[in-house]
Amino acid sequence: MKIDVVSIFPVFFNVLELSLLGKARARGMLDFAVHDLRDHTHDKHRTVDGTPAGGGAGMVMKAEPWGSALDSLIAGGTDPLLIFPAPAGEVFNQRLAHELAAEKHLIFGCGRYEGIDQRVFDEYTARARVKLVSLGDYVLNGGEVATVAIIEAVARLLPGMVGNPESLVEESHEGGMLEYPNYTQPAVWRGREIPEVLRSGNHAAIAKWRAEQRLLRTRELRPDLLGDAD
Ligand code: JB8
Repeated sequence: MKIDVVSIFPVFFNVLELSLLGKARARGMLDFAVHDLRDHTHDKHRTVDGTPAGGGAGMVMKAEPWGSALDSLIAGGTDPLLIFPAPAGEVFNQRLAHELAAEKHLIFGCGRYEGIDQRVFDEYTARARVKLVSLGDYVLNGGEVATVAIIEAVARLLPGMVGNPESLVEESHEGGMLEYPNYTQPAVWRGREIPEVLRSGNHAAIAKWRAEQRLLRTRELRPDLLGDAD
């Protein structure tokens, strides 16, 4: 998979080297590049923002640098998916992470200030596939943190990224439920025991207990995932 990111703060993405993204790149499963939007300006001050048309607070990202950056990235004929983090976007979840993991080329456009000139969305919606994506119903200062989260969620789903693929099936939000509780040695910690069934060696009983725990925990903590009222 190829992932390109356009941002005025490229250093935000250094953190991805620490997580399993570094592993994905080393294994040749991911070709990741960050591009500084200011490299697509031509004035002395490398200006990326302007005052809002019609007036109002804050600044808006200018269309020209975005046009230059995105033109060069979509030119390769890779049928990329352009993703713009935005509070108005589709709320990100594990289903969407799997969808994105099946793409060949993702391009993330990270807005700042009050956002990007609307004509950029209009232009690239006409020329490519575009998705607005939101991490959740709260507001960040820009798209960078959301992009880091989305890339981490997607990269770990790429084939060969997780040693035991079963750990991907059993975790929270797979199969629309939360994970069962986990335990490890010692058998007793501060008087608290590991549930007896997990030490029974009865694999059928363990599987049954874990399935029950997933359902109980999901009902208790996230009834919305089961389609129940919360
Ligand atoms: C300016 O909360 B967010 C988000 C907030 C933003 C921009 C992009 C995304 C750009 N503020 O998802």
